[in-house]
Amino acid sequence: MVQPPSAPVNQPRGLRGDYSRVGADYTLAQDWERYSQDEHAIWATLYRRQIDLIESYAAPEFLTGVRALGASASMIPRFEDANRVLQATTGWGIVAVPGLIPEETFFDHLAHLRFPVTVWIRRREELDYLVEPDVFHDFFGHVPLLMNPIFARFMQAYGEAGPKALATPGGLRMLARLYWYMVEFGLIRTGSGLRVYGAGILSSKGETVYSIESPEPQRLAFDLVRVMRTDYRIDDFQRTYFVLDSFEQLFEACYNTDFAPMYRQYGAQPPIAADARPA
Ligand code: HBI
Ligand code: FE
Repeated sequence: MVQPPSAPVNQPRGLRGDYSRVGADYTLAQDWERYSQDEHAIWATLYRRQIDLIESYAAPEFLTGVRALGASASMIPRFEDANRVLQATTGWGIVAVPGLIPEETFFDHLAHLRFPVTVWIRRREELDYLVEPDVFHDFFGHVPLLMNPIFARFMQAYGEAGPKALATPGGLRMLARLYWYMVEFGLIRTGSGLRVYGAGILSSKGETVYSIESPEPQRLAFDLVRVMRTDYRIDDFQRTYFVLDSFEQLFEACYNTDFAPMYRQYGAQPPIAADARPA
């Protein structure tokens, strides 16, 4: 990436999609000092809305991660603080990125235990709905489970599966569905009932309640092939959620699994519709 000759100084940290200062790996400095009071206040609003809600809805492993990370309720976290705790727990770290990054770079970061976290935060007008990841989604939603050794190991395996998916027709689409349903929108059965662990759900007030309480969506038992063949919606609550029995189940299904035969068998077929009922 070519750096522009004079990157403006003192631009608000909240400028989204500023790729002008990224390195070859699409990371940049978080520049925490640049967040404005208003940006911290938006974090505080989002955090306050979710923190009580997730006590009743999130998986225990997620809640454990939230507590151990000890992120601030009132300010956007400093990534270096989280990194000290993460590194000591699972060896993971987070790196700052300006937003979505190319798939191959994203996979490479995960394979090397680095989770890309977007630096900017949404505006007040967008508290409830955002199509792209921001720091609240990435940090609040994804980082707590990186404290869990099994889930963290699955995320590494996911990253390691990237190059083969990129090299196989239809492979990327199928691997992306695994991320969508099992990282962003996953549910898990626990001793205290159905719980949420997916980052896309837990960073959304509305979907946290909907995914557990609503009679509308179907909740199917995790099935790797079915997940990787099922289309998804990016503009509305999900029509289908997949439910794990445990994080071990997800890890076991994916670790040391060669997805190539699945890509060959299903990669060129049309996907199963997002709201299709199982046969
Ligand atoms: N980049 N920052 C960021 N975050 C993502 O979740 C992400 C990405 N690039 C690609 C990507 N996700 C997906 O296409 C893969 O999960 C398949
Ligand atoms: Fe995400």
